[in-house]
Parts: sequence; structure tokens; C-alpha cells
Amino acid sequence: MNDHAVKPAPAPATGAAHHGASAPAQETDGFQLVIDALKLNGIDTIYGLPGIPITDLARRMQKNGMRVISFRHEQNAGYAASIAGFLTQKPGICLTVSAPGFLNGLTALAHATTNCFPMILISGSSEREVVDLQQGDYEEMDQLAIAKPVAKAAFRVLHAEDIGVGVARAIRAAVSGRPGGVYLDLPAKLFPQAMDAAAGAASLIKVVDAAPKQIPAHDAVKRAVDLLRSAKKPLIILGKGAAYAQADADIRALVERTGIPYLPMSMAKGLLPDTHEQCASAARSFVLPEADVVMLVGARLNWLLSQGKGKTWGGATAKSWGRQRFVQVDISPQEADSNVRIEAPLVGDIGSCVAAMLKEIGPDFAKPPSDWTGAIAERKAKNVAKMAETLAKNPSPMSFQSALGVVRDIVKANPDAMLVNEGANALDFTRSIVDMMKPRRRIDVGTWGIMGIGMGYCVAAAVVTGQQVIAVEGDSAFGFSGMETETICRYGLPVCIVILNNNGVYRGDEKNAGGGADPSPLVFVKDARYEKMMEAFGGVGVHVKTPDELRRAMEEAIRSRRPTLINAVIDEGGGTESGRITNLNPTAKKK
Ligand code: ADP
Ligand code: TPW
Repeated sequence: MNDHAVKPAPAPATGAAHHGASAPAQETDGFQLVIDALKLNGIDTIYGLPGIPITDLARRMQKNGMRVISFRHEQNAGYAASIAGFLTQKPGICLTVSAPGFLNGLTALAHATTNCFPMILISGSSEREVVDLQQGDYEEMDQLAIAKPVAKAAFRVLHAEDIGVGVARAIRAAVSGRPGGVYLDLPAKLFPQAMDAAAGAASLIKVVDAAPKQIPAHDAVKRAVDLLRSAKKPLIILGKGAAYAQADADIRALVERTGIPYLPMSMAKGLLPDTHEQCASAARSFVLPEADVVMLVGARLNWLLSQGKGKTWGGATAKSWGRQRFVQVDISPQEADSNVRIEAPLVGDIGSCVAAMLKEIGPDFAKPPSDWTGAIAERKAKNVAKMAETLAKNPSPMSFQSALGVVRDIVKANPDAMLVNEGANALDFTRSIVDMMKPRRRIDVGTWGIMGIGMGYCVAAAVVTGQQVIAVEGDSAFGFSGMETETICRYGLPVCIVILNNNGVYRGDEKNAGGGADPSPLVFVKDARYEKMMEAFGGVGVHVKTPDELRRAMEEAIRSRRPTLINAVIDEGGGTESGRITNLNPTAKKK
């Protein structure tokens, strides 16, 4: 047992609230100090799931005017918190109970760190003394130790007077430099600890400049601009770090003033409208191997960019480098050279880096040679025409493309709507068919290609932006978080879920390889009526088989802003295994 339950009040500090010599001594407690510390730092919403020892914390958060969004599974609350962090640049908070609740939230914490999203997982924990002697407490687990390898930072607070410091450190760790997931361990014994209210108020910290600007060095800026100037076939790649940075106007100015073609990574779509004439998405497989100088802005050369080497980049073999020379703009000084040589690393926050580049470039940057931009335009036109042909087809049952032609129109007509997207084929086709017109409207499976972000992202997107949310989901992907349809209905969120239902993982027509009675591990109940799940909770469910029916259902969902689930029946033989990343599948390679 610690003896910190009641601490003598330190001398009143400036800013201590309601403390006068003659006033009766007022007490506060750990619950209240956690709430006050979060609110003091502008955190007004939490995503979580109550239970011992944080039930009262959730209640009192709500009583104190915070928005408490309560989920059916912590993983979904965690994903919601992570994407709230991405959208707002403030750490999204996920609140869970001890051991199992903590572990359920841990995947999302790792996801936040992997994706560079600021998030804080706050979990109640059991008594330290019992945990450390492994004496078998209720939900006993050494959570701090388990969180450390997947978190950017991890802290534990044992005494009420340290709550202010603990919350401040968690916030700074989450949002400064490369953002990430932070774990904050709050043992059950902390919450009821009482202390003098004035001393408590004085112990809180309003974090000043939580994510300080990181100004790049001038010689690094000059090196980057010089390399760009030397290019005959330059290319800019915008990643989700660029979307996160909220430097939209300067990024657009840089792209337009240099005239350099650009490729948006999945969650950077819409940073400039996908219909922009410099957007090279429809000529991706042409520009990557052909480019001579590539500038990465908030994008890592990970698997999503074939590690910057191999055939995708024009390398002679799967492992060899192409002829590209790279500029990399990133806040992490350790990112450069992770896979290939980066000749011009530009370390700093993207806002500062892009502003410095604009200044260095001045008004007279020679536009890229027209044989480069012309060749790209030609490829684009060819591919766009091919796509238009496919989209115009009206097969029965629907194909991914004929259904997504509708989604494309609806998203175009609602450019402020948030688009959530997961699945394999459902992801790849949506990414290439559905144009985004505004920044940070598309949120998806991210760096891990993770299934299960769907409903958590829907909830957070609706809560944070107040906008209509459209989710395009594979039927397998939806299953990972489908129970949160109840959460969506409970909070009355304007979410329209479209399930592209092809009866299974990737596709629905696979048979048991051994010929037995069990279904293949890749298929689900045929013609499952997912829309009834939404109806079960008072939302709208629609079963559609044609593009016209899909269009009507989506239009009505957006008009009414009611929680809606549209079960769109797709040809069960329509998908390919692993979507477009079949090459990463070991067995597919052997075939
Ligand atoms: P994508 O998946 O879209 O290619 P990644 O997640 O691989 O993007 O890369 C995002 C990169 O952006 C990370 O390397 C991260 O360090 C960087 N980053 C995140 N926020 C900022 C920022 N504000 N300024 C500069 N770089 C940032
Ligand atoms: C947490 C592996 C990648 S894609 C996918 C799985 C299970 C589902 C594909 O089927 P879906 O989409 O959603 O019906 P479609 O359009 O191709 O039919 N577990 C986790 N993450 C991943 N990525 C997987 C498993 C996977």
C-alpha cells in the first residue's frame, strides 16, 4: 500500500483555483485530475469501453462535459482514437479496462504508432504491488511492459499529484516529431486518491507548443531544390504525412509552381483534387520506373512503394535500384536511406519544409520538359478511357466496378463526405475508381493493410467532422467491426455503409481443397443479409442488386443522414486473391 492517499498541500502556486486562506479546504481526486488535465489540454472527446476500474472515470468525464463515445469492443474504440488523432493533430484518446480490455486496445495502439498517428491509450490497471509479485489480482497484467514495444512512449502514474505531468508527457510524446501511439497506465488505486483541490489544480500542465515546428536547415533546402532543378523527369509522391501536416495550400503551391507531376498515396488522395491535371495516378506504373528525380513528401519507401526498388522502379532485378535520385521530406531524421540512397533528405515538419522550398524556388522554376508531361498525359488518357469503358458496363450480378461507378458519382457530388475504405479488392478498386476532391477525406487500412478499422473510423470520422460518412467495405472486412453498427445507431451518426458482398474473403466461390463438408476457409454464408444488422438497431438496411438500386439507396442515406447499411450483391467470382498485392502471397509466387 502506498501512503499517498492524502498529501499535504504544497504552497499555493499562481493559477491555483479557488484557494483562499479562509475558505474551507476542498479536495479533489485522481478521477477529477485526469479529467481536468485532459480538458485543460483541449481534449474533449474520448473513445472507450467502461468496466473496472474506469467506469466512474467514464461517467465523470461525461458529467464534466466531455464527449464519451462508448464502443462494443476496445479495438474499434482504439482505431477511432487513432484516426481522430490523424484528422485533428490532437492525440485521440482510447480508454479501456485492465488486461483484456487493454490487450484489445493494444492492436490499435500499435496501428497508431505504425501509421504515425497521435493517440493515447489510457488503461486502468491492477495494483502494482500484486502485479509485481504476480499474486493474482483481478485482471492482473504488467501492462506497461507489454505496451512498450508497440508504443512510441509509455508512462505510469502512481500518485494523484503526478497526473498533470503524466498527461502532459503523454500528449507531447504523441504529437511531437513523428507522431505515434502512447500508453498511459493508470492503476485503480490512483483514481480515488484525494488531495487538496488547489494543489491539484496547481499540479496540472497546459502543454505549450506540443508539436514544435521543425525548421529545415537552409543547405538541406537548397540541396533538395537543386536536385529537383536538375531533373528531366521529376515526380512528387505525397503521403499521409503530408495530409496529416495540414499544409494544404503550400503543398498545392509547390506542386503547381514547379509543374511536377505527382502521385498521391492512398490517404493523401484529395490533398489536391484527384482530377488535377498534374495528378499521375492513372499512369502510376509508367511514372515510377521512368522518373529520374523523385521527391517523397510525408511518404515512406515501404512495401506500399515496393521499397523504392525492383521492377516497379525500373530496376533490373527484384532487388536492384532504379535510376531515380531521391529527395525525402520527413520529420523523422532516421527515415532517409531506409531502403535506397536518399541524396537530399529534408528533415523538418512538412509545413516548414514546403514553405522553405517555395521560398528557395522563387517565381521562376523551369517546368518539367513537355515530352515527360506529355507522355504521362497520353498514358493517363488511355487508362482513363479504359476505366470509363469498364465502369459503363452493367453486368448481372454487379461487378466491383459497376457498383463503384455509383460510389464514384455519389462521392463526387458530396466532396466533403468522409470515405472509409477496407477490404482487398474492395479497397484497391475503390482507391483507383473513386476520386477524392478535398484533403483528409479518405481514411483506410493504412500502413499495415489492416482489416477492422472500418466501423471505428466511421464513428470517429462522424464525431470529429460532423460530415456524412460513406464506408466502402468488403464483406470480410466489415465482419471485423460489424457490431459497432449498434454504436453508430446509438449515437445517431450519419454513416452509410456499403458492403460489396461477394460471399467471402477476396471472393466467394472457393471449395474445400480436401473435398470435405466444411466450407473453404475463405468463404462465408452465401447471400448473408448484413443489412438486417443495421435494422436490428433501428437503422436503415437495404439489399441491392443493381447500380440503380445502389444509387437510390445511397442518395436516400445521405439525404436522411440516418445510419444505413447497404448490402450490395457482387459477383462472387469477381475478386482476385489478395487484391492487387498477390505478389506478396508466398503460394501465389510459386504458382
Ligand atoms: P503513406 O503510407 O501515405 O506512404 P507513410 O505513413 O509511409 O505514408 O509516411 C508518413 C511519413 O510522414 C512518416 O515517415 C512520418 O515521419 C512523416 N510525417 C508525419 N507527420 C509529419 C509532419 N508533420 N511533417 C513531416 N513529416 C511527417
Ligand atoms: C487484421 C488479411 C486481407 S484482405 C482480407 C483479409 C482477411 C479480406 C478480404 O475480403 P473482403 O474484400 O474484405 O471481403 P474483397 O473485396 O477482396 O472480397 N486480418 C487482419 N488484417 C488483414 N489484412 C487480414 C487479416 C486480409
